[in-house]
Amino acid sequence: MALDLETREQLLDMVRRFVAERLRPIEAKVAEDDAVPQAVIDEMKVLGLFGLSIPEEYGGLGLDMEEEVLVAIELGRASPAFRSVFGTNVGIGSQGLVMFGTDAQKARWLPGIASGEIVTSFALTEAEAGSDSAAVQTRAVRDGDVYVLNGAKRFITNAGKASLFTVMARTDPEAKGGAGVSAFLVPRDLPGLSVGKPEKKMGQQGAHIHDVSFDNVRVPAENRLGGEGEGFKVAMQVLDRGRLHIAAVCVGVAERLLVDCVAYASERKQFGAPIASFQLIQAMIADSKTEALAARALVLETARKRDTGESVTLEAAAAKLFASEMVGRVADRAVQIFGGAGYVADYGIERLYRDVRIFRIYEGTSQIQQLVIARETLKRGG
Ligand code: COS
Repeated sequence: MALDLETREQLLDMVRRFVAERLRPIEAKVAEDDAVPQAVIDEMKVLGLFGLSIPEEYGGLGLDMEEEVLVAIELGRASPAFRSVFGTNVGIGSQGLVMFGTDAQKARWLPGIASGEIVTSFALTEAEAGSDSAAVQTRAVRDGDVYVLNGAKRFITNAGKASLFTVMARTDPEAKGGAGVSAFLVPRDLPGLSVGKPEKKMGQQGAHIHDVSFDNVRVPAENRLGGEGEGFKVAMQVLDRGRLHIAAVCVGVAERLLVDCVAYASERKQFGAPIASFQLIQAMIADSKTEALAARALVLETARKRDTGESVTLEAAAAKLFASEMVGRVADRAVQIFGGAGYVADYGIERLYRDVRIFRIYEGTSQIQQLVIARETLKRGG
């Protein structure tokens, strides 16, 4: 349900202040410690950030997609590791349940997800099922009123903190590709579920990914999300939405980098003048601004379309492709504008340059987005 304009502005203003006053000042420390302080996580809970997209009846803010992307853009102005703390609760970790859960499943888990008491994770990727996500080999075998899960997942965001996983597992080994895959809500504390140590990564320190393995994990059949064989479609629809959210974060990071670049270029003098007065610097700023504006427009237009109930598989893929590639170019130009200062750690620009690299990879690589866009365009006849 859409907020009235005044309430929306109040929410955005609150997020803006939280980003500026609480998150930005500790970015470098979070990266150094590879951890977001618990006090900040607690504040995120109080602000309702874990429940942005959870319906109001379950204790969330019930934002529509347009409102959610506006919030995501604001959050993009701080290190993306912060958003990752609650990003799975807002997106891929909860939306399967919101879209396909039974009333009983929703009543059981959504209030805790909205409050942040339950942290969620989305377990699709495996060592041999990355871009080819229909190739999951994790098995779920029915045994009376439980499914027995065996297998291993890879690169699972927030797995270390998660208390509830949405797991895609193969229920029918004979069925081809996605048709044999089902989705399950798997509580962390079930015996046989184990989480590996956090991976060392290129960027976004403070956000963590882990392997998750299942060794005869007995999941109650009532925890199946959707019908048998519907898990792949659940995952794809969750990702449609997730891709749009990521695109919005990319817009926020790009807008922040532009502000940083303008401030630096206005103050940094060479040849007796601020470098902002040089046309070759201005060209980089103009290109970054134009691309950030284009990405913002595409993200908002796609969000509004989704809010009408229309499918946005194509548009969300296009937004993710364009915005993630765009922020890569904007970050690259930012390093160039900052020069040597862009390459050393103190200014934080090299950190963002590393942070944004994953946007072109997770929730579907740029190449997968191209495939999705081409398929849908061919299907639609143009
Ligand atoms: N919404 C609803 N249904 C969808 C869908 C979507 N966005 N995308 C696919 N489906 C359905 C198809 O309609 C098809 O249904 P039918 O069998 O009834 O016709 C079924 O799912 C299989 O789809 P498709 O044939 O397109 O599957 P493919 O194996 O060819 O793969 C890609 C599709 C490559 C697009 C998919 O595997 C993908 O997105 N890969 C990237 C995964 C990813 O983002 N990983 C990141 C991990 S999560 S952080």
